Amino acid sequence: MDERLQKIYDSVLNGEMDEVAAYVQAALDAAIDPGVILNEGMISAMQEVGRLFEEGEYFVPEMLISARAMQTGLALLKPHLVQANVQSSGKVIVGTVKGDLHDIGKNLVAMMLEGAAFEIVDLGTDVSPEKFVEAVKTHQPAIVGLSALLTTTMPNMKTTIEALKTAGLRDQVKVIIGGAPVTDAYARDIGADGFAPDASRAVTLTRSLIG
Ligand code: B1M
Repeated sequence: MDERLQKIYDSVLNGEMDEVAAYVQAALDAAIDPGVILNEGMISAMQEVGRLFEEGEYFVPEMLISARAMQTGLALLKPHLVQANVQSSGKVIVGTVKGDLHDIGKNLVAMMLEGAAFEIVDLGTDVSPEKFVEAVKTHQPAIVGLSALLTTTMPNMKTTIEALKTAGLRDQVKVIIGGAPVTDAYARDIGADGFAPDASRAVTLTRSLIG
C-alpha cells in the first residue's frame, strides 16, 4: 500500500483522531483520489477493527475510538466527495434501524447521495418503524434508505416495511436497504425494492429506482 494511505490506515486502526486528520489532509494535498483515501485508507481499516473485535483483541472502546477517528477523516473528505449541485434529484430519508447505533456506513451513503444531488433527511440511528412512518408522512420522500449492521437488528428492516404498509404508505415510496450483514436475497425476502452493498452503488440504485 502507498505509504501515505498506510499512515491513514494505521491511525484509523489505532483510533488516533489528530493523526487521521493530518494524514487525510496530507493525502488530499498530494492529490490522492478521495475515493482511494476512503476505501483503501479508511474503510479497510474499519474492516480490520471488526476482525480484531471478533478475535477478542479489540473491545467496544477500541471500536468506538476507531469510529471517532474515522468520522474525523470523513468530515475532511466530505467536501471532496460531495459536489455542489443546484437541482435536487429527489428526496431520500435515511436512518439506521431500531436497536442499531452504527452510523458510519449510513452517513457515507447519505454523503454520496447528497453528492449526487439528492435531498437527504437523516433520521440518525436507532430509528423506530413509527419514526420512519412519521417522517414519510412529513417529508414525502421518493426513497427510504434503511441501514443495519447487526444480524439482531436486520429484522427491524422488515418491521419498518410492514409499518409503512400498515400506514398505507408503502406504494408511495421505494425502500432500499444495506449494511454489512444485508444481502440482495434478504432484500427480496422482506419486500424491499433494492439492496446496495456500498455507498456508490446506493447512488446507482437510487437513480435507477427514481428513473
Ligand atoms: Co459494532 N459490530 N457493535 N460497533 N462494529 C460490527 C457491525 C461487528 C460485525 C463486529 C464484529 O463482530 N466483527 C458486530 C456485529 C456482528 C453481527 O451482528 N453479526 C458488531 C457488534 C457485535 C457490536 C456490539 C453488539 C458490541 C457489543 O456491545 N458487545 C455493539 C452494538 C451496539 C448497537 O448498535 N446497539 C457494537 C457497537 C459498535 C460501536 C458503537 C463501538 C461502533 C459504531 C460507531 C458508529 O457507527 N458511530 C462499532 C463499530 C465501529 C463496528 C465495526 C468495527 C465497523 C463498522 C463500520 O463503521 N464500518 C463493525 C465491523 C465491520 O463492519 N466489519 C462492527 C465501516 C462502514 C463504512 O461500513 O457500515 O458496512 P458499513 O457500511 C457500508 C456498507 O455496509 C453499505 O455502505 C457502506 C459504505 O460502503 N451500507 C449501505 C451501509 N448502510 C447502507 C444503507 C444502504 C446501502 C448501503 O441503503 C440505505
